[in-house]
Amino acid sequence: VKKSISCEEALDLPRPTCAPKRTVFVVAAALIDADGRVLMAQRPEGKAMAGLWEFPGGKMEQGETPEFALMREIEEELGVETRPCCYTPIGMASHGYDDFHLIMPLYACRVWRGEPQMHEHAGLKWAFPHEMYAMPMPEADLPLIPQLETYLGRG
Ligand code: 9L3
Ligand code: MG
Repeated sequence: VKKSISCEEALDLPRPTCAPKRTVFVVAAALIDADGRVLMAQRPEGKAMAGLWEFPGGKMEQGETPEFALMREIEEELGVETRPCCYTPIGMASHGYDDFHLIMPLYACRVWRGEPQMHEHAGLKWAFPHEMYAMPMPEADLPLIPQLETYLGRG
C-alpha cells in the first residue's frame, strides 16, 4: 500500500529522482445524461485491469488532437457518434503504474447520437459520481471523481 504524504512533508525530503518510464497519453470521456448520471464502462476479460469500471476512452494516436481521439474511441467502443466540439476538458489524472506513467485528461460530453453499446466492454452503467466510490475502478481514474463532482456542482 502506497502511503501518500502531504506536499509540506515532501518539501522536507530530498528532491525525488524520476525513474525513466514510458509515458502513455490516454483520453477519457464522461458522457453525462440529462439527470447528471455518467456512463461508466467495465473493462473486459483479457485486457489490463479487467473487471474494473472506467471512464471510456483510450490512447491518443500520433497526429490526433485529444478531442479527435475521443470522437474515434467513443465511436469504436460504444458505437456512439460525437464530434470534437462535443468535448470540454474538466479534469486531469497523472498516475504512475509500475511500468508506465499514465497522463489522462477527462472530457465532459453531453451531446451524442446513438445508444451506447458494448463493442469492447463487459458492462455499462450510468452512475452519479458519489456512486463511483463503491465501484472498483483503475487507480488512475479515482482522482477524476472529485473533479467530476466539482464540474457537476456537487463538489
Ligand atoms: N486506462 C485507464 N483508465 C481509463 C482508460 C480509458 C484507460 N479510463 C488505462 C488502461 C490501459 C491504458 O490506459 O493501461 C490504455 O487504455 P486502453 O487502450 O486499454 O483502453
Ligand atoms: Mg479503451
